[in-house]
Amino acid sequence: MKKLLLTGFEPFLDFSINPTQKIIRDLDGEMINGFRISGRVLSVDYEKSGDELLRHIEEVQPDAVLSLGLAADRHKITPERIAINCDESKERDNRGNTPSGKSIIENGPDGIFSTLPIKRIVDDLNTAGLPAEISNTAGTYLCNHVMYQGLYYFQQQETEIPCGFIHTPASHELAVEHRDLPSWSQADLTEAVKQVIGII
Ligand code: PCA
Repeated sequence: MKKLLLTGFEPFLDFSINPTQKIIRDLDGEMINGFRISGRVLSVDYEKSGDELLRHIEEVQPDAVLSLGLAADRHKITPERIAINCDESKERDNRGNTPSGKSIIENGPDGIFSTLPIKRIVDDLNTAGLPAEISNTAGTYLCNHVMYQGLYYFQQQETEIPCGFIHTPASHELAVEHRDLPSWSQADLTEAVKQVIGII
């Protein structure tokens, strides 16, 4: 039986919930497309999240890794094309860190491409009526940080395990709390992730 490590994030900044955490809760333990899903929630913390991800990879020994994060200003499901070797944000992580241009891995490659089939993911989601588009930047906050660490790990291991990151829009629950947030139903967010797993 194949295994898929699915990660999401805890709440951060002024978002009282993180819809990716709810997706993890919905899908943990499910069988989708021949994968047993192991769902894990990562800390929004530059010092901890990378180690957490690597620990989960070593524990689960997955055949694929899909990480999820909230991009609250986006309207669509956005598979990320590339992670870059840079931590920078004016916004604090949950520990209060605000790095400015720090390398994630000293002397690591500048960028590492997702090894998920991002073009097919976008095409198939759109065909299923779930709006999706490739994103060319995962930013320089925690999502990029975790995406880079996962891809770097598999690059070092020289294993061809599909690994990558998808940003989701906010859920309606968050849109009720915030002004001007595009949002999806939590059920549609979970459905989109299920469809993605069906493609990997
Ligand atoms: N989104 C943030 C970090 C945690 C999350 O869910 C990001 O896009 O970096």
